[in-house]
Amino acid sequence: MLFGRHQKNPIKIADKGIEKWSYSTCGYCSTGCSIEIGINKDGKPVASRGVADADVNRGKLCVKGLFEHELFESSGRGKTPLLRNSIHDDYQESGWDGALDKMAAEINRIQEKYGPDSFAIVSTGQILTEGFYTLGKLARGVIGTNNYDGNTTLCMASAVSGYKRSFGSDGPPGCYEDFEHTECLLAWGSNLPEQHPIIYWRFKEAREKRQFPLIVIDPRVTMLAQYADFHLCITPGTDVVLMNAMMQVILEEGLEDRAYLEANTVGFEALAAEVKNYDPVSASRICGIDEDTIRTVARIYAKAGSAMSIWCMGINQSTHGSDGVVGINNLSLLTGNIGKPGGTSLSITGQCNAMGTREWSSCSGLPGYRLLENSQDREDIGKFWGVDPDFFPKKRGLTQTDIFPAIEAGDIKGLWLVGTNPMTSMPNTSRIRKTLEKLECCVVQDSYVDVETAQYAHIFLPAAIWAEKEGVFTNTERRVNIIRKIKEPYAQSKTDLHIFNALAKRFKRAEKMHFPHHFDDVFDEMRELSKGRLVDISGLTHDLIEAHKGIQWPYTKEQSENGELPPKGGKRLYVESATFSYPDGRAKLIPLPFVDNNEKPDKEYPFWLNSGRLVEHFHSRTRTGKIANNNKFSPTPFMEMNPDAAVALGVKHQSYVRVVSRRSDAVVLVMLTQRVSRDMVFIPFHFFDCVNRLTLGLLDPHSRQPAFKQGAVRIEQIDQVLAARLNKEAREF
Ligand SMILES: Nc1nc2c(c(=O)[nH]1)N[C@H]1C(S)=C(S)[C@@H](COP(=O)(O)OP(=O)(O)OC[C@H]3O[C@@H](n4cnc5c(=O)[nH]c(N)nc54)[C@H](O)[C@@H]3O)O[C@H]1N2
Ligand SMILES: Nc1nc2c(c(=O)[nH]1)N[C@H]1C(S)=C(S)[C@@H](COP(=O)(O)OP(=O)(O)OC[C@H]3O[C@@H](n4cnc5c(=O)[nH]c(N)nc54)[C@H](O)[C@@H]3O)O[C@H]1N2
Ligand code: SF4
Ligand SMILES: [Mo]
Repeated sequence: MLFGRHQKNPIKIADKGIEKWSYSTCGYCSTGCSIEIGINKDGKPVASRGVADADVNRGKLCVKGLFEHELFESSGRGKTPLLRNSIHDDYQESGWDGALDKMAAEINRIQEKYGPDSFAIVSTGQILTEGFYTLGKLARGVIGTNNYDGNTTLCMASAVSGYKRSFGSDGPPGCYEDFEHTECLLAWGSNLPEQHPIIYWRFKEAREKRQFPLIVIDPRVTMLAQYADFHLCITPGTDVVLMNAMMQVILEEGLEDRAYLEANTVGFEALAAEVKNYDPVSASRICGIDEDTIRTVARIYAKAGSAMSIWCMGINQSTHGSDGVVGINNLSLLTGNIGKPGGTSLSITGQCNAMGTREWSSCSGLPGYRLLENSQDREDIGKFWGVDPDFFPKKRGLTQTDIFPAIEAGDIKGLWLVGTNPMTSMPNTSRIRKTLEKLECCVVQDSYVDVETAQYAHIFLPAAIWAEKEGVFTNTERRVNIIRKIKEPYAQSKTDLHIFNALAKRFKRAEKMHFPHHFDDVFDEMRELSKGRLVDISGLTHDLIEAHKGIQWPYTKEQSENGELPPKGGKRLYVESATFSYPDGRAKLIPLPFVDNNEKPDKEYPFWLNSGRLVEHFHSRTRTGKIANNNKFSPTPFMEMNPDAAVALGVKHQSYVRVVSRRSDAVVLVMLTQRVSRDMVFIPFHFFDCVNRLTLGLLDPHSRQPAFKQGAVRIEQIDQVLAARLNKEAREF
């Protein structure tokens, strides 16, 4: 038999007849790559490429960005608004006026009957910032529900909470350029090569030019772990113990930066007293990392001239998520690694505009990192919007993870979901299904009508997707970049901004308020409100952002008037001494006693259940599941399992098994691999009715983020013929 290329036709690259390339920013992950879409003579988007002189990606894109032009016409797009009285009826097509009239009437009816907070709104990290800002104005200033939150509670809440506790405000202080300066990188629960491929590439290029140690803390052998000098295969949910033990070593050996601590922090004594309880030997019994490794890693980290930590969902999605973030910040502060090149504590964000919602959506407060709890902030925004400040609640309402139980309890009767798919993404699917079934009115505003949650809605609003509209995203390193319109919205779909404005018009309270229709005018309001804040964007304009292919905040009006180049705007936060966001300018060192409270494997459920992502798919696959060059790499739900564990159970590679937790069960295909240890299985969360049927989602007490990464399951053998048939039928259904 012959193998090799000579049997095949040579690869021919078809001429796509591109007439122009249009600028935009990728709409998947938070890396924030600048992208150009090739348009042919018929005005059709036919190709995507990275923008060569964009600082973030320098010409590169990953497998998702490369096929993003196929999104616009991908299957399942919502064409027209849909209505029905009961979720057991079929949907009827509707015009926009009819759908929005109905929605406004339902909001009024529910709020009059059950009170203003009985209608909840859950939004996303994936629409444009101008849309977020407008939704915030509508939710806080017009509809007036305090139960308004975003899917960022599943994602970034622990990072936000940890930054606020340590530094007095949200806002990641570092940037990608820090890889070019650092002498040591700690990566906590982040699978950078798959989830942020271009940030990974920036890191890798820096490390190829100048070797520095990489220490990866992850219970799974990710591609990043394979590349590390030290891979710390930690017991799930115990990172805080490792951090405390590292701090003990640092203090014991006098490796802390005394001068930095004295000038910039409070709370040293209490922290030093707490970490005394975590000697590396006792800690090793909890976190599974041996004493020598703890000591060595602590020394390498603390002795480096500059050292940085990055982290992602392995830290945030835990019952110790917020504490984990504070622990990382404690380590950075102890060693003087904040605000200097290569020394930082950088939360890797998730969705393309997770930062935009944190800054401007008013989900957890008011725009520009303002707080509902602060009377001056309520006063200022009330005046600016033309809303009586007393109309604002004086305290933040429920988070997404508390909104669902409140529906279950009957306190919330109406729900508006904007750009999020909780049927697939929330823990404990069957409980979510029952919860959604209780709603008197559920509105789903999504670009895809085949999104699972639409099966439980009364009103479906088709949203224009990504570059069918214009506005900005903010990426992981606080860089604001612009999405330019590549084509008109699909079928009858409308931009999110248009939908918010059109709904506002239907409420009396909005009559005296201003809801600008043009995204430039919305941005002007944000610029004005940002003056003098940490998130100062008063020097930015949409055109300036495009000219520089993304600009980091802060970038003030004074800087732009002085002709200062945008890169000088805001590479890093907290560069000057004692400029943290607490009133005294000092960061807080916070002691972190460890409370062991996760669901853990036992006799009945002997495996840790870990879940996460794959490079080719994005979340619930409404997008990547439709694009052949993404979907083909993993079209079926599967589970990584260790070969030794499989032998013990008699489970075969590529056979189907039933995975059972205390909640429910799921059928998956087994992939045997050493990526996971004997007592762990890993299932990607991209598939509906799969891993989230099993997850428990205990909540972090500070951030209310679910512990998606820790749970316990058992594996059962099943009839292979039946399983294959069910799986095939399920996919064809
Ligand atoms: N291709 C692709 N890219 C994406 C996304 C996507 O869906 N697809 N989603 C985007 C979004 S919204 C997000 S939030 C990010 C997520 O990006 P990541 O957080 O990097 O991805 P995950 O796979 O969810 O989890 C990361 C790692 O956490 C580890 N982990 C589990 N438990 C623990 C623990 O107790 N301690 C530690 N230290 N680690 C643990 C897991 O083994 C896993 O390797 O990716 C973004 N980028
Ligand atoms: N087991 C487990 N579960 C997890 C996680 C995990 O690691 N493990 N990770 C969690 C994390 S970090 C996250 S971020 C969540 C994500 O969870 P979701 O937010 O539910 O996931 P998506 O599939 O991204 O949903 C976004 C929706 O917005 C739609 N959309 C896209 N663009 C637009 C637009 O421009 N306008 C509108 N209106 N809609 C649009 C998409 O079609 C899609 O239906 O999942 C969480 N769930
Ligand atoms: S790394 Fe993220 S932003 Fe860049 S092309 Fe890939 S998905 Fe898009
Ligand atoms: Mo996320």
